[in-house]
Amino acid sequence: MIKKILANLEKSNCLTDNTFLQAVSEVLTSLEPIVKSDSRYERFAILERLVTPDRIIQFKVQWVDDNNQVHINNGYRIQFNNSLGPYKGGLRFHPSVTASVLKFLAFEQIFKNSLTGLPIGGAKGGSDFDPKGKSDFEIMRFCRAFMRELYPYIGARVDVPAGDIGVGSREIGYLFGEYKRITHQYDGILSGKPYAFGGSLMRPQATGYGVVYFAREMLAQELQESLEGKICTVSGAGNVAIHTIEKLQQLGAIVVTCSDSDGAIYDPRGIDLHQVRELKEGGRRLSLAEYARQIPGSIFTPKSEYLKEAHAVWQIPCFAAFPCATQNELTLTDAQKLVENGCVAVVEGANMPTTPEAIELFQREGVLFSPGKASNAGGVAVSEFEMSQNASMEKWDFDKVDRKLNELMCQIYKRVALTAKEYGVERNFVDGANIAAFKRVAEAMILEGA
Ligand code: NDP
Ligand code: 2IT
Repeated sequence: MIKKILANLEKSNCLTDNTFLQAVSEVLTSLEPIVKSDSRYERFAILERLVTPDRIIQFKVQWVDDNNQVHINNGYRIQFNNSLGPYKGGLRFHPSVTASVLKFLAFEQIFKNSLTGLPIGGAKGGSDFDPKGKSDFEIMRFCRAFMRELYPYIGARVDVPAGDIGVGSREIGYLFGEYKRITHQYDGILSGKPYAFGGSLMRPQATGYGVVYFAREMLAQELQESLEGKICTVSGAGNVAIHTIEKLQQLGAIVVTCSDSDGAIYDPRGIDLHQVRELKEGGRRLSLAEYARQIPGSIFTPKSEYLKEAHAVWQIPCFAAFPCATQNELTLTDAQKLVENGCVAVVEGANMPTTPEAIELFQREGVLFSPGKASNAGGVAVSEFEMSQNASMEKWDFDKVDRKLNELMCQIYKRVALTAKEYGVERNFVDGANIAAFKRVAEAMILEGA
């Protein structure tokens, strides 16, 4: 049955990249041992329904730059599955965005959101707009134009977008302002809002901190190890990477790398986070090449010098690795190097940053591997906390959100590890995550009828 579904998807897949098929194939492979365990899955066509989005919304975004030149971009929202709650998932603004990339991200989001145990369905959206080099006013005009097209399809109990690559609290603020102007509604229709108008404390930190809380729990339970004093490597230099580095440093780890779309930094004395923030935060997307000019002793390797399939960050020996940039950024060649260098754990902060062949190698070699849908779920979880606060007109303090985030990440680890054990694939956290997430969504789909 699984082979047939994959073949059908492949046949109908006229899209330009394979990330959606990659994500579906991984999930269905994990589900193989359980699809026959309950006859309702087949009768209710759960797998076929699960791989088909409820709705793909595509629209034209028309905006004007600072020189009064008109531009056109493609905008999308993929509402994949709302069996567990309102559609929920980020918006990505990056030139590589296509319907296929967003389909993979929305599909993954169903499972991630299910793992949180919170009432949220799966969605993703975005645009092929490139924020790099744009002025603040150009970003504002683009966001307003994007919301003019998106607003009929979202709502606090319908679909609640948030940030992702290229979309942070500045963009969410502009999107929210435009929604309010059009509809006259002050609703929690977006999460990741600035604190001034309904954002949750700790949402900016949530994904990265959550990644490290998950890693801490996994290392303690599986290896009786801590992160203190350990060399860690992180890729990316955006929201997730910065807050992963921050929490790792707070726990006493020594983070020696970060990267961006230009190349990678190796700083053997530990990354100077203040310098990374100066280059990257507040909508600035300056190159990390500047880091090496500012910080003596650090080395910048430009992307043009990477060897084929080998990314500079993963060549550095480490105790634990945290890919936090983008999909398929850690290849089999990288994985071989990490294993050779004695890395004991790979914890995904980005969505699907590790290729299937690399994951297989880690699992074969006994490297603890956590898929993003488990370890990066802290971002969407705090988004749901923001929805709760908006609905009840409350404001939670930082410590309360932080405590709830830590508890939730530990629960996700436990759910994933126990499920893996229960199904005879101990320490396979990919199968554990997919099976645990699937069971919750499938049950809801059956109970609501077809
Ligand atoms: P940001 O836009 O804040 O940062 C992205 C970082 O990755 C930047 O350093 C960027 O480089 C780099 N990058 C982006 N695309 C590429 C590419 N094609 N090749 C090389 N480098 C690239 O995004 P986030 O930190 O929010 O997102 C990072 C990852 O985490 C994504 O996979 C996202 O889906 C995932 N994620 C994000 C969550 C969130 O709450 N924000 C929640 C859960 C997962 P440059 O600086 O040069 O642009
Ligand atoms: O991939 C993700 O989980 C996100 N980009 C965050 C989604 C959200 O709704 O906070």
